[in-house]
Amino acid sequence: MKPRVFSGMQPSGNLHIGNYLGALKNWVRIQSDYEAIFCIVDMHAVTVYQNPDELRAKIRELAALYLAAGIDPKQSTIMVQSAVPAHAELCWMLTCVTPVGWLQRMTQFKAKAAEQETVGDGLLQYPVLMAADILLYQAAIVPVGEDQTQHLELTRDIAQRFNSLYGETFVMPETSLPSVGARIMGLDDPTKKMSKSAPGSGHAVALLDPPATIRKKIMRATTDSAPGVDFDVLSPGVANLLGIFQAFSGWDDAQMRAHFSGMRYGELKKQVADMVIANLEPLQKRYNEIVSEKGYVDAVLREGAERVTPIANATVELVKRRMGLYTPC
Ligand code: ATP
Ligand code: LTN
Repeated sequence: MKPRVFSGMQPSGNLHIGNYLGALKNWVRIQSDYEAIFCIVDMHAVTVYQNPDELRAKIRELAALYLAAGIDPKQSTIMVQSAVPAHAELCWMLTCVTPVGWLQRMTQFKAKAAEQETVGDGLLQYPVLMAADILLYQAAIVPVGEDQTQHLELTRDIAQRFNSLYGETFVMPETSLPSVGARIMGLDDPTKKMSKSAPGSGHAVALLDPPATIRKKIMRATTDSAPGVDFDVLSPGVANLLGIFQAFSGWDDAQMRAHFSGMRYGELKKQVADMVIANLEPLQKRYNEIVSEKGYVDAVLREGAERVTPIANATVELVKRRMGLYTPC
C-alpha cells in the first residue's frame, strides 16, 4: 500500500503563485507516489468572517484550480472539509488534549488575532482542526509551504500527547517543503510573505490574473538601487524574483547564476514575467474548460467525500474507543 499524503488550502481570497509554488505544484508532482487526499478547508476559512455566497463560489473555484493545476481525480481525492463531519468530531477530541498555551504561542494566531477587533475561539483552535485533518487520515506526509511548519510541529505534539495518554493511535506526520519556492514574498514588500489576505493590487500574482496584469505586477516589483543582479549581495526583492523564476523553471543554482549574473533588473523582470505567464497560461486554459463543464466539479467533490468518509469514520471510532467515549456495542 502507498503511504498517505494529506494537504489543504483555504477557499478564501485568490490563489497566488506562492500557494502554487509552495504547495500545489508539489502536490501534483508527488501524487502518483502516494495515496493523496487534497482538501478544501472551508471550516478553516470561516475562522474569520466570510461572505456566504462568496465562500460557496470560492470552494468550487479552488476545486477547479486543483484540477487545472494537474491533480488527477482518478488518482487522488479532492474533497471539502465540511462534507466530512469526522473532521469536526476529531477536532473536539484533540482540543481536549491540547494545552491552550500551545495555541497562544502560534505565530499565525498572534498575527491574525492582532488584525481582529474581537478574536473568535475558532482562530485559536485553527491548528487543532488542522491536526484533526491530518491525523484523521493517518497521513505520513504533509506537503505545505514554509509558513505551515509550526502548525505541523504542533500537530506532532498533539499526536504524541494523545498517544501517551491513550496508547499508540496516531501516525507521526512529516512536513514536506519544496526545495525552492517554500516562501514566496510579496512583490510590493519582499519582507512579507505573499498572502491571499494581504491588501494591495501589486502584492501577489493570482493564478487567474490575465497575462497583462501579471506582467504589470512583476515589472513594478520592489528591487533595489544596484545596477544589476549580483548573487553575492541579493536584496530580498531580487532574491524573490529569482526564486520565482527558479521554482517555475526547475533550473539549478549553477544555471541561475550563469544566466542572470549581471543582468539589469528591467530585463530580469521581463524574463520572470515571461516564465510566469508561460506556466500559468495552460493552467488558466484548463481552468476555463473545467468550469464550463457543468456539474463536473461538484461530481468530483461528491465522489471525494464518499471515498474518504469510511477512512475518517474509522479513525473517529478508534479514538472514541481509546478515550472511553460511547460506542454502541
Ligand atoms: P492567508 O493569507 O489568507 O492566510 P495564504 O496565502 O497563506 O492565505 P493558505 O490557504 O493559508 O494561503 O495556504 C495554502 C498553502 O499555500 C499552504 O501550504 C501554505 O504554506 C502555502 N503558502 C501560502 N503562502 C505562501 C507563500 N507566500 N509562499 C509559499 N507557500 C505559501
Ligand atoms: N493551515 C493550512 C491549511 C490547512 C492544511 C490542513 C494544510 C488546513 N488543514 C492540513 C495541510 C494539512 C494553511 O495553509 N493555511
